Amino acid sequence: RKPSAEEFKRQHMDPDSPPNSRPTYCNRMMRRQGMTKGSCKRVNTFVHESWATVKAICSQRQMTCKTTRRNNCHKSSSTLHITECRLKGSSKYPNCDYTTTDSQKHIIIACDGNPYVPVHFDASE
Ligand code: DGP
Ligand code: DGP
Repeated sequence: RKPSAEEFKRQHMDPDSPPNSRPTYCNRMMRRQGMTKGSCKRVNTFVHESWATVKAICSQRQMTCKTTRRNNCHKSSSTLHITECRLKGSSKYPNCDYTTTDSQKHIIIACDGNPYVPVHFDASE
C-alpha cells in the first residue's frame, strides 16, 4: 500500500474540530477514520490545523525521519494544535480503547512525491 496525501489526511487531519476534545475523542475518531480494523493502531496523532498549514511544513526545516532514517522529514517552524491517541495497555481488540491527550507542539512529518506533500506522521516535540 503506497502512502499518499489522501491516506495522511484520513489518519491525521481534523481541521474542523477544536483542540479541546473530550476524553472519548480518540475512541470515536480512531474507529471513524478506519484505524481499528484488523488491529488497533497503537499511536496516532490528529492535527487541528488547515491542510494549507500542514502542507507548508514540507518546505520547512528538513531532517532525518525517526522511523525510516530517510531524509524527507520536516519539522514545523511553529507549534500546532494536536491530539495524541495512545492505545491503553488494558485494551483488547476489537475494543480499541485510547487515551486522548491534547497539546500544542512542533510536528515532524515525512513528505514525498511530486507535488511534494505530507505522507507520514513521524513525531511531535
Ligand atoms: P512511544 O511514546 O515510545 O510509544 O513512541 C511513540 C512514537 O510514535 C513517537 O516516536 C511518536 C510517534 N507517533 C506519534 N503519532 C504518530 C502517528 O500518528 N503515526 C506514527 N507512525 N507515529 C506516531
Ligand atoms: P503514519 O506513519 O501513521 O502517518 O502512516 C503513513 C504511512 O507512511 C505508513 O504506511 C508508513 C509510511 N511511511 C513512513 N515513513 C515514510 C516516508 O519517509 N516516506 C513515505 N513515502 N512513506 C513513509
